Amino acid sequence: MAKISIKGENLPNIPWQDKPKGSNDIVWRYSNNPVIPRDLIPCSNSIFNSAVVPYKGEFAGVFRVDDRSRNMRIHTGSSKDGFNFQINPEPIQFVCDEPDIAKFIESYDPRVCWIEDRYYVTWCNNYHGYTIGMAYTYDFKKYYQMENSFLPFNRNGVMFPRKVNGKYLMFSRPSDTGHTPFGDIFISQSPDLIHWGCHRHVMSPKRDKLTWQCTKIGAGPIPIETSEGWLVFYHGVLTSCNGFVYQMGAALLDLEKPWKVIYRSKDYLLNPRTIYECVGDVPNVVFPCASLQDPASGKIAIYYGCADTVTSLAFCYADEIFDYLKNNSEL
Ligand code: BMA
Repeated sequence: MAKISIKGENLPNIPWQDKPKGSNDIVWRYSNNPVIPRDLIPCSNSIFNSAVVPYKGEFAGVFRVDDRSRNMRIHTGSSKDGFNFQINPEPIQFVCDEPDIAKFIESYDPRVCWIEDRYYVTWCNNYHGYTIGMAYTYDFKKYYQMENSFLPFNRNGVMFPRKVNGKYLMFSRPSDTGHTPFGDIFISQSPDLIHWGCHRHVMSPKRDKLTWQCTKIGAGPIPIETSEGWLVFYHGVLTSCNGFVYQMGAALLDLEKPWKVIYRSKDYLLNPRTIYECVGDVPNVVFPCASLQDPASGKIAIYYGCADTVTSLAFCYADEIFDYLKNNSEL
């Protein structure tokens, strides 16, 4: 098997369950999914599309909670083991000295990225239309809101965990006012995390035939730096006669110019097939927003939203993903 090494700090307490005996799956589910039920806090209708990171030997994160009025909000939360979570019953109240951007009406699909000395949060922010909101926190208690990264309409803003060639990088997916029947992944660059430009196209959906990623694609967890390139998990959408179906695939991107795609999975790696992925407020959705990885063992744990209702865990090995990508790539 081809070897790939993950950069970064080891995570010996990564939440983990071995691959079931006899399984050929590259990505397999935690047997006690979902890890976050829809009604974990009193106000919640659903808790999904959420981001978890290592924090002080345990775990912390930002969680999408749709409340019982169906407002979309992001909440802070924590976990000792990555399986059992406490989520603050109140949405995050941002500290913001710019009153013009402090007023936004919805927040959803957060990602969290450690860069240099703090955790940055990006989310889909309804500021006169959906765009990418940004904030940072040191402690998952106080969150400082920054300028929105882009103009509406944009979604799926995902930071890279370090500067590349002196610039911060962010994926995004320009979109429209509604449920967007199109969508390519782009990378934008910034010297200061406020001004974004030098936009580069990364990947388009495969529009030429009906595949799992023919309608739109969007970035998922924070890219994982490896010896062979940036390993990214992303969602791909198919339009069926009953609406959108969301799957997960993976790609490997060039380390220095991550808009250059080295490998891209021909088939999906995870798709809606369990009851909690197929049945919920929006059926047939798996939507990855975060991963944890342990360089020493090559283990990767992926948090993903299921049917816009609950949050689950899936597992894989970096080597197996790399091997799979190498042998099943279609650019
Ligand atoms: C996307 C986003 C996600 C959601 C998905 C499926 O456009 O709104 O939050 O999980 O649709 O409904």
